[in-house]
Amino acid sequence: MTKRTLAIGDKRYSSWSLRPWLLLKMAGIPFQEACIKLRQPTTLAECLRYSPTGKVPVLLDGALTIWDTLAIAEYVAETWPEKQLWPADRAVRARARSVVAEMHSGFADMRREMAMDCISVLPRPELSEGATRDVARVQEIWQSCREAAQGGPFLFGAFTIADAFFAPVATRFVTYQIPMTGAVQAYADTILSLPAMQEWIAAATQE
Ligand SMILES: N[C@@H](CCC(=O)N[C@@H](CS)C(=O)NCC(=O)O)C(=O)O
Repeated sequence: MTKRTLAIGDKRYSSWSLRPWLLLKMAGIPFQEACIKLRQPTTLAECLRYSPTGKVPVLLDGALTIWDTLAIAEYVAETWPEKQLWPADRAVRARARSVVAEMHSGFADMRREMAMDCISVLPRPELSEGATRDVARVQEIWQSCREAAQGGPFLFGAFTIADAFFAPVATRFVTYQIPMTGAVQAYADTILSLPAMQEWIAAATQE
């Protein structure tokens, strides 16, 4: 069997690592983990053992090295098409890709001011205008996706790459006590109650 390893950072803090980890878990694709402690003098050297970028996550699948969350997600979707990790419908898939791309390249203010700390509940920070807009935009995405979704409790019905990409934001909203109502709250609850998310959070408490 092909040796498959996902190198990740601390489960408590590494939001980028959570995304492909959750995707592989939800798809039932077996892998080993290599955990690297971030923010240490040795972090860069450790990361460079796995990835040319010196960052995690990185997936080693046999002889292949795939780095950067979006590339890993696309590789997983392409390698296991039967897992249907993108929506089947072309128009819905285009929308899913749009929100994933938006998450991957955007929301910088929210990320900076609400860094992931998935085992803590902290006072709500005084958010900048940019971060406030980011939070509202995420909630708008969740609300509109859930209104249109069919056949399941996730953004596009069944679990897709889009849910893996927004999962760290669900933890951030809880950590920083961001008000949520209705479909937005229900969606965050759905993500956070997944056994795989519970496994991640439990492991984070042990680090
Ligand atoms: N665009 C990259 C971002 C990866 C990234 O920034 N990873 C952080 C951890 S969450 C990292 O490895 N930082 C290195 C460090 O903290 O030294 C991706 O999508 O994978």
